[in-house]
Amino acid sequence: MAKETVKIPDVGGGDVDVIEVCVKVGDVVAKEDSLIVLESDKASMEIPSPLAGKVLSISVKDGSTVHEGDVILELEVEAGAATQDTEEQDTSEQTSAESKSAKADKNADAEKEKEKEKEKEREKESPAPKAASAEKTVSTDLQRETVKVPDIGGGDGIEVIEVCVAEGDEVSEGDSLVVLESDKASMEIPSPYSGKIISLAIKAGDSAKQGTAIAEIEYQASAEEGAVEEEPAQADAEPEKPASPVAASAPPPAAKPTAPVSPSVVSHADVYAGPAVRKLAREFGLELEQVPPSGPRGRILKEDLQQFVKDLATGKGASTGTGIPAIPEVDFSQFGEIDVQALSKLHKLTAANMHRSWVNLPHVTQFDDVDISELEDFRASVKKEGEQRGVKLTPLPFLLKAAALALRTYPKFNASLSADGESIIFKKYVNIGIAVDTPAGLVVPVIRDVDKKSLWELAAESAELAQKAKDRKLKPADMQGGCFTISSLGSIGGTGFTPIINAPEVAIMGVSKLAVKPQWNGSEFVPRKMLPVSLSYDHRAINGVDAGQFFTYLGELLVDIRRLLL
Ligand code: CAO
Repeated sequence: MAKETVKIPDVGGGDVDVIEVCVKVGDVVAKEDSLIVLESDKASMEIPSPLAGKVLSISVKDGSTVHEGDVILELEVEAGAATQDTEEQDTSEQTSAESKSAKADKNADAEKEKEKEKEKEREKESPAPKAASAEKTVSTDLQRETVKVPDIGGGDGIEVIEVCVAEGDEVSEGDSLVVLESDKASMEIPSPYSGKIISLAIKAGDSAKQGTAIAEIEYQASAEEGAVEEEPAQADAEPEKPASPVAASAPPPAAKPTAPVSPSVVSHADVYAGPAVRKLAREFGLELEQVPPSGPRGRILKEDLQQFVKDLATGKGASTGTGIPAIPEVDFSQFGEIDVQALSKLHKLTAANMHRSWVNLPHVTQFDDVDISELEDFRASVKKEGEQRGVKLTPLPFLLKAAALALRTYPKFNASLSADGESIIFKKYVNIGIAVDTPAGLVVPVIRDVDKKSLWELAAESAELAQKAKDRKLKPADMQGGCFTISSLGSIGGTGFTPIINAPEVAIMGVSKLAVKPQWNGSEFVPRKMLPVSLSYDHRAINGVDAGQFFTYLGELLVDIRRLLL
């Protein structure tokens, strides 16, 4: 066993704050596990462990201010691993470790000194505020520059994971142009100027290195800038020494860029997360903006991501993606006897679908009482015929038929919003789902081409599908392709409810129990059979007036079913 002292690597000069210590004494860390997170005014960066080992002592704490060379912690490592990995470090200079030979330390220090000298030289030579890693073309007072990948710590093959701008975009100085990712860090390359993107020279998936052209930017030159004609020769030069792949040097605050364009490890503008967390989020296909942070200064920790994924998988917590705090877990057994039963797969799936729809769609529900006395008289009059046909004509086929005609008349209801919210998709077919309660849970088989089918056909088909659902014989295709849903609790009871839209459909009708109620006919109150109906609609796709017209029309069709023939 050997001891290794891990120090702050080159983090771009100056003091930086420790905003998170990711380990504690006694922890066993793997090589490249994050040890601490540093933050300057422009960048946050994780410092990974150079070696696998056990944390013996920690010399920094949250809030400490540190700079290059300060001790982070001491690791107990395998003797062999120390030598081997230290050799690797000599080329990567990922961190400073005391076990490096004195010669290596001297060389490294000499290299740093040289680099500082050069930096001073460059500043003297280029007093004008411009990106060093850019080639400039002067044209009157508008200038064009090819912005290039700056020194991002050496190495080829750094992947372009995101291009944040398009040709023609107006950008402000500091706006991100691209996001690059090495195996240790993700970094944004900010624009050195406010101006217009003339052309892009890079795309997502490309492999980049220092000097790779990113984009040509046209910007308004200041008088001082116009006077400068030569670029520092350093732009295309290969880095003389490979810098730390983690340490992302931040540009001086609020200053025009006098140094190479500096990468910032913070990826999306308002999201604080380290490269490891960002990488994990990408692997899961998650947007970090959705993950509630729990780290200092709103930083998203690995644990936050893990909890978020867990919540997604279990469909748990209204907080998922909304920032609303999750419902706390309660030990109910402390209040009395309990019985815990596992939910069925179908129940869990339904719960996830309901939740997804409820949190994603702005629901509005409106209610009505429809006089279906005549419909009921007609239904009674054909009861015998139904028996002969072996079909029970409940109110449901009438509701299906009326809804189909209303969907045809008001196509906005027979539509879905595209997933990106950019368009609305009108459907030329009218398929309606019916919510069916089964012992295993709720399912929604779909009746196709409802507008083309007779009441008898609809009655037979809905009964058949409901039976199949109860026998668990529905195939996935039987539950797909719906445009609208009817959820009827009419045979059970209730005076009204707010059904949840079966997204990506945009509306659903709820039906409650028929009740005889007094209605004013102009001269007296008369008993009428009133059917309570409700309509929930997605207010992103449908506005209140549309819903009012659709629902009134649907009601008129049910009041006088002869209108279904018109
Ligand atoms: N008011 C009063 N009576 C009604 C009615 C209403 N709105 N709707 C139906 N009825 C009557 C029927 O006429 C029938 O009476 P008879 O037996 O005297 O003829 C009785 O209630 C039973 O009807 P049904 O349920 O067999 O047939 P249906 O066509 O109305 O419904 C189906 C079929 C599949 C919708 C139903 O079986 C079902 O599963 N309902 C539950 C739906 C559900 O779970 N919704 C909840 C969704 S949200 O959680």
